[in-house]
Amino acid sequence: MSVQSLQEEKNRLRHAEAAQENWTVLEAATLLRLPLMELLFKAQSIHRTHFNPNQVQLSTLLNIKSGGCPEDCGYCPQSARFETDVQASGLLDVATVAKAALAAREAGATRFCMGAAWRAPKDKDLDQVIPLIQAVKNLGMETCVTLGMLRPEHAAKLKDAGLDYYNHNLDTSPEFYGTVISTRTYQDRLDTLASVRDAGINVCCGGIIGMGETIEDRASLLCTLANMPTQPESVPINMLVRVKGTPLEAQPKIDSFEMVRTVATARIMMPKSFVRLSAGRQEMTDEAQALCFFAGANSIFYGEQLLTTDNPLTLDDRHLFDRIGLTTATAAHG
Ligand code: SAM
Ligand code: DTB
Ligand code: SF4
Repeated sequence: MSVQSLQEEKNRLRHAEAAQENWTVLEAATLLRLPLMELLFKAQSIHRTHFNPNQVQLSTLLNIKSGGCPEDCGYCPQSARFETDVQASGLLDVATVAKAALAAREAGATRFCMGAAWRAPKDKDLDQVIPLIQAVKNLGMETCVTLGMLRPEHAAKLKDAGLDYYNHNLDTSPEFYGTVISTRTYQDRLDTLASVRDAGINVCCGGIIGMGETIEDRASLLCTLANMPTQPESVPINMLVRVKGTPLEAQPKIDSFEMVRTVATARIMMPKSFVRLSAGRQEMTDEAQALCFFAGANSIFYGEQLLTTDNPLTLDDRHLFDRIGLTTATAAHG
């Protein structure tokens, strides 16, 4: 490396370090506990410096490989370890996926997200997913997949296939994580996220609230996300869907204001990321969802099914957008 390029590299690293945020758990927890009006005002003020406050981006999910997963994520109906109503199935074919993506595009979604109940894809699995990504891309939609843990060479292959986003959630704080999942570590998740980032794929990473975690756990999750060298482009905030047969089925339902607060705090800590109001909308009133949009949520999962559970009807979502004057993004965004 020449002296000049060494200097350039040093400058780049210095710049990257300067750009990295250093949020503390105390700061994040303080935000989460603010009087709601204070928190909402802060979040909305930041939101409108980076985004159109009246616009929401729509992503549609499809479960391309259902159930039979060897992992033990305590929230998940697709784990083979729990007795739930989910049936294990093979990978969907290109025609089925393309048909679903076209329907999603016609309904107004700009991104199509495909999920597979795998611990990690095998080489053969990846080869079969690539034509699915290409079929969706050919429809002019943004593509996202969530396939479990990813090695750097798999991430590079997905990038070459034209993948726009990879979803891999941290789910909760490093401290609480072990009470929910035992078959993979927090570090495994961080390694996957690093592979995705290094491959040049946009990172979609967030978590779940309502699993019995404390406010400090939520704060710690948000700090882990916000303090990444580059913040995720997309941050899904899920409310636990309490599915019968999973270890977390009997968790008490959380107050919707908890979702509003978590979204607002994510917005403040990650001002340029798309914050997605994700699982759990089915259990929220229209008014609570509107508050989440005011708090800075600017993306949703849109379509009548999440992976295995129900999501609001598209007609109802459209009706809500009309009533509160939200427009939907038509171009490719975050
Ligand atoms: N198997 C892959 C993995 O775990 O990375 C991809 C699919 S997995 C179902 C994707 C994410 O969905 C999980 O990380 C979790 O955040 C979310 N999820 C799963 N079940 C959920 C539930 N019952 N409630 C809320 N979010 C859930
Ligand atoms: C994310 O954060 N939430 C989505 C998506 N990424 C893959 C999944 C929610 C799943 C909810 C339970 C189910 O439908 O199985
Ligand atoms: Fe498997 Fe993913 Fe469900 Fe965990 S969240 S059990 S890895 S499908």
